[in-house]
Amino acid sequence: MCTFVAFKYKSIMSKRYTITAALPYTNGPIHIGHLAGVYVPADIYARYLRLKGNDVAFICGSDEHGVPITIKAKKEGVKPQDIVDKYHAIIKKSFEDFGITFNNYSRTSAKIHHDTASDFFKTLYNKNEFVEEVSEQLYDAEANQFLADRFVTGTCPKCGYEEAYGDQCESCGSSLNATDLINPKSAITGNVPTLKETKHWFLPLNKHQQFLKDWILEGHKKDWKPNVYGQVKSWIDDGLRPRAVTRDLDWGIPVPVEGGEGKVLYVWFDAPIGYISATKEWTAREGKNWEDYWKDENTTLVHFIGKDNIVFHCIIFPAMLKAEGSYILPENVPANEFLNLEGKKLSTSKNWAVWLPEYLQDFPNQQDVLRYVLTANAPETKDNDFTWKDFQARNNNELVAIFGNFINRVVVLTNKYYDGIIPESSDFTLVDQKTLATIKAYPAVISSSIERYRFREASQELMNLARLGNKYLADEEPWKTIKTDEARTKTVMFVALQIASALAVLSEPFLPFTSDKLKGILNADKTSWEDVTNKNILIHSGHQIGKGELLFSKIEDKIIQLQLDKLEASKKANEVANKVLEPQKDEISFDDFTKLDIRVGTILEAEKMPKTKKLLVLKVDTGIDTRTIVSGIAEGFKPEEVIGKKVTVLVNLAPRKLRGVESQGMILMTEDEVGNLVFVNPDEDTVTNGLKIS
Ligand code: B3M
Ligand code: ZN
Repeated sequence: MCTFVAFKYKSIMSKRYTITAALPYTNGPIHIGHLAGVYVPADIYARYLRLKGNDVAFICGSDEHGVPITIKAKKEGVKPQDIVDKYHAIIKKSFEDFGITFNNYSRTSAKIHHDTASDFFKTLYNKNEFVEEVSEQLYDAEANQFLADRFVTGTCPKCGYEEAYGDQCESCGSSLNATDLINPKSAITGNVPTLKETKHWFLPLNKHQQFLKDWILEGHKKDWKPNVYGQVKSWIDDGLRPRAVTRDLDWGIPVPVEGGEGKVLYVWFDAPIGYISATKEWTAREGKNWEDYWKDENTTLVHFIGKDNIVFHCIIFPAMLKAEGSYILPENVPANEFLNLEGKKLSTSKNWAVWLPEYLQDFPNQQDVLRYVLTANAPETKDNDFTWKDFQARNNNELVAIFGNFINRVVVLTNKYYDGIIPESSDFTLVDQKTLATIKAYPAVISSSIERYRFREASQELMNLARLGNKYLADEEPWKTIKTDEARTKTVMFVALQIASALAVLSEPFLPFTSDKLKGILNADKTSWEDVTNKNILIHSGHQIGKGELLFSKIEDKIIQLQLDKLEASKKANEVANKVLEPQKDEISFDDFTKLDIRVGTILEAEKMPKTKKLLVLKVDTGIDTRTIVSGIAEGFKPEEVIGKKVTVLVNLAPRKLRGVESQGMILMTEDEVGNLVFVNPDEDTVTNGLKIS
């Protein structure tokens, strides 16, 4: 940090903000991935804005419609309402427990939301903003149901991922229509769907293409995160198409216009409107006007989301708001990438996660530790890994050894030398003056990072302030000078107490529980973020502080081992669960089998397909020839890991183009117990390329 150069930085002025955090689906509890990706950064931002005196509406709620909830209810033999009631309560409590300061946490099954979403739809309908169209949609005759969204899976036409959903490919992030899927399969019965005519209302995104292009691609090139901007650009460059905003389902908000009987609004149509209805619910309670938060050009709207929600918040919802005509648009959508756990993708179904209620059982009152670790290692620009070893290290080496140690020394020594009364300072040395000046510079430095959505960086600057405190004490050694120079010792403790006071204020967005505790220990008056810069003294001589209390405690290896054992156990449980294998496919004849030409091959070259997550472009020696095969294994293997690998190749599969590259065959793969890709490879010593597998 630069201390003495005047920091050229114009801070946020007091104004109104609407901060939204993605509405979690109520089909399970929430885990560290949710917290790291969305809720901790959003909460840091909201707390920070409030500390700076802004008028903030921090809004969230449960997303209670959508197919995953229906599927879960079906599986458990209960009603969708039972599922959402259960998880709404659990999720709401987790947010409260972790100090996420929503002004309102609502839910989309609330009447106010049904009314708001219904009215929104009717407004667009009356303005002729929809295209009404009878089209052929996927249908499962056995289940007697149309298949949309998560009721259908198939191969993504964009990246070749075989488990893409009817509305989105989770691998490449593309937003899809169910009929785009290659080889669609019903998630209810496993059947191949048929096509059946049905009427739906479409939002013609193509009509809004130019506006979106001007607004985002021209207007937000500099200030939106490159990962968000890049995704939006690729969709717009691909050309936007009309998107159905209604569904043939029975769980959701009924389509409120003629011909809408038996149909509901698409979950991604109603869910973002949930931000508006949750705001309405809050303002009604507070005697405020909701339109100030949604229709006033002076209000700044920011959406915090995970990367899989980008298209909905940057293209579809803004197009809806624009079509309605009276709403503001987001100023920024700082989407995060994904957090992995111990090197593997977090997975609810595989129980590969750290669930928040369980964390609190195992680490009671240690919310700030998790908040800190998830912030310091946030997946801001790329996917990141959470490991228990890193969690332990950040706690022991940073929170305990730096922050906690500094505060502890200051509080203990003040009590020991001065009965907890802050001593008088005498003349400041150059080092004291520099230290006091550095404290004053910190608010602007941390603000600048937060306002650019760089929460990792901000958390590290906060830690640097604690480091400064530690170094100051270590250099000035009051425990030595106490024997020789009383006046100097008093001055040193006085300066150290100013650092502690600054930490109490500046840590609030990141470590709210710790900040409260510290303010309690210091018995601090209300000090604002600005005071840290503007006031020469934050805590005065003669002021009485309280007794010490440990802010953080060391986490021992055996505690970490328990968590690793837990993960190992869920891995094992998965192995057992995986024994429930897919049912056998329909019988084929011997002739059918002999049509497959499967050979032993060796991967000679491998490189990542540009702009994809999944795909590797391979050169494979099949014994017959050397050919190009595009394989969806990039998430499991780095190119250098697969070069030289013996593989089995289906060589007579009709070539197909993936992202413009012709793939001439298929590498056979399987999965291990936690879903990692594994090559089906022959014993390397005894077989040579080109040998047939029969
Ligand atoms: N329910 C969260 C998800 O995709 C989704 C967000 C809605 S925000 C309006 O997991
Ligand atoms: Zn895809």
